[in-house]
Amino acid sequence: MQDQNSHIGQRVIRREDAVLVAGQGSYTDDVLLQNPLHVSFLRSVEARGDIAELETEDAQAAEGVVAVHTGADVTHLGRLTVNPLIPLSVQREFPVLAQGQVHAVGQPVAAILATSNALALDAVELVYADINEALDTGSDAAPDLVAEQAWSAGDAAAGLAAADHIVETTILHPRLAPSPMEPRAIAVAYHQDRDSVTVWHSTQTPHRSRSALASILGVDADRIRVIAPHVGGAFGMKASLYPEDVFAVWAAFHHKRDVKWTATRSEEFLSATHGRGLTTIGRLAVNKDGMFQALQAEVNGPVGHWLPNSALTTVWNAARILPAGYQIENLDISTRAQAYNLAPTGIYRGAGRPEANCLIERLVDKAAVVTGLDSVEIRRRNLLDASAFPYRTGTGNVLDSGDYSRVLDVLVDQSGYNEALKERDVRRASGELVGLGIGFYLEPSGTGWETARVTLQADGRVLVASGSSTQGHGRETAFAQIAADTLQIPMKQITVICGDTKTCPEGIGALASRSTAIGGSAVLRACEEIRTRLDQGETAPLVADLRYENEGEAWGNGAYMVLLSVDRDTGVPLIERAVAVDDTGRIINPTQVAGQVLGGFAQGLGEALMEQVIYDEDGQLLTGSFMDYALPRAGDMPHLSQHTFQTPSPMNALGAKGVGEAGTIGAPAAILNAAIDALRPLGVEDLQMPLTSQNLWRAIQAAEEG
Ligand code: SMO
Repeated sequence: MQDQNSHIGQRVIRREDAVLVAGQGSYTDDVLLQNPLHVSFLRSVEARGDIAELETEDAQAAEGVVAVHTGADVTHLGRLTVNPLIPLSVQREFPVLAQGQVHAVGQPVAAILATSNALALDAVELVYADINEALDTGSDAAPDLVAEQAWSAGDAAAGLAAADHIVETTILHPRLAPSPMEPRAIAVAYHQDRDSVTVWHSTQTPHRSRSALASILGVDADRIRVIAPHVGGAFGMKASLYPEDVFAVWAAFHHKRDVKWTATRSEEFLSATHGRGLTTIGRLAVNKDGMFQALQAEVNGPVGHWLPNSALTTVWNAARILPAGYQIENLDISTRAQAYNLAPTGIYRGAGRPEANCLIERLVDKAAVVTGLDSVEIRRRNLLDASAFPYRTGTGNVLDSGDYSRVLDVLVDQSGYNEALKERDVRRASGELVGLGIGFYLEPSGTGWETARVTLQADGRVLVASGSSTQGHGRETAFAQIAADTLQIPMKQITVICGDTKTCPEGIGALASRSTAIGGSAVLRACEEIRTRLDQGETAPLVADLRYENEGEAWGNGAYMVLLSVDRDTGVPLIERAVAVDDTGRIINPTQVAGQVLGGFAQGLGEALMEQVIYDEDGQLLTGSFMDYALPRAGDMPHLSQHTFQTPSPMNALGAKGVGEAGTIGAPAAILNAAIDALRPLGVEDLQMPLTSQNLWRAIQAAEEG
């Protein structure tokens, strides 16, 4: 007999890695279809305008081309829908292929179906599209208000009026390109006998793909099976269905043929969702003793020319997570989404969490400066006490659990904070630009339900199917650990299958840091049901179909510290020390937690130091390749000293909290605070990301001239 928990909490080696690391994964583009038609898209080269002429005859006659489709062929299709997290004021149109007008560079205008990918790409060159460019286009055009919401609690105006100090900041978050290694891809097998399709889709949300495809195409969902095979990263970019996906599946039904589309990297920069892009403005009222009195904040987020399912998640999170972990009773917070003639925006690892936490953490650091308090001390005075939970914030969230002052204690101990402060001051006195930054963060892990179907076979083997999906996070290992402990059997008897709408008919998927907390809890409960039924004398085979609903969001939290120096002559920033402390709730696998935090930190570092999507004033994309868009590389990463502790969440059966976005949330705030602290002796009070050497050098020059 094993111990009760001989797997949960252990550093179990990831079972999926042997295949993935050896390059033997089976991704969507690897799926073998029968004589498929390959799709390529003609995309708009203008940000806004009317299609005056669209000539497809030459392409139609080209070698290997079976069909050329334009907007006229798909007018009957339904619409993609946005998750209306904040009230929508206008519904945007988003045709699968442009209907007489274009609304962004990169928008699909026509589609080629050809017998090979190369021939499909060649034939695109033969389509002639004459687009009359509108006068006001691109990023300069007055944006349409798409959705907005406001929250208020107490009396923020009175709090601001009465306070000893008011600190203010504006933060511009550049648009970011999520850039998973595997671009978007879809492979559709058409089944003549049942007029149905099997769709291999590089997605985070296979069940959502199925239901959205069924409704847009007007076919019963049982004629569509969606499988998310190995998925090479997603980061939120693959949580929404795209027009290109809809076209591929429509084409399979229409032509009664197998169809596939794999995006090129250029197509990802042009037409996949970008993340961030928000501007946040905040004013924090603080008294002489450092106590926060009121917060006013405005969030302005861009959406693109069409609204993917996740389009409003970022602006919603960026606002409603405020005032983060701080006790502030007087709040005025508003958020709005405005549409631009640019690529769509959507969730990207963190999805509003980094923006909310960056804003408040910058304000807190400014409050520390103005009151003369230490950065840790001012946080200690204002963070919620461990006895406060559950705590309802002024924006209506219930913070479930935590021990924020202990997070700070661990950070101070593990980072050698007090010694680091002294080191900073000594080096500063000798003329070096060196700064210390702290970032406290909250990470709500999603709410709602997830499913598990656990089958105990007659031979003793167990099949765990989850409605959650996986993009290489190690879900198969973590769920096997949960099942092994609950059923008290060895892990090797357990097979885990994620991301197949046939194996597990209902599900949500992998997003919002929800999969372990909710998906893992579903696996736990389904295994408990099997155990109970065995105890009651039932015999295998047994199937437990379980839909688990959590009690509410589990709020992961933590604090990061960064010691950063800036070369005075070149502006080059160097992160000399980085420390992460994360309260992850109950940990299933410490190795996976460490991997998630480290990977998240790398993406947060990319955001803070180098990444930025740039458009010109005509809405033309200037950062269309990795030659122009800088992703962090291994050599850019500092050593990250990682520490966790576990305050279990009462909100789900496992007591787990999301950790998939932690590093992405904690890193930018800490890095930004450290960089501004480094330049503070020069009189610098604000900097904008990305903190490239050029931006830092300019800030140094301006300060020294100023
Ligand atoms: S940005 Mo995540 O996929 O919710």
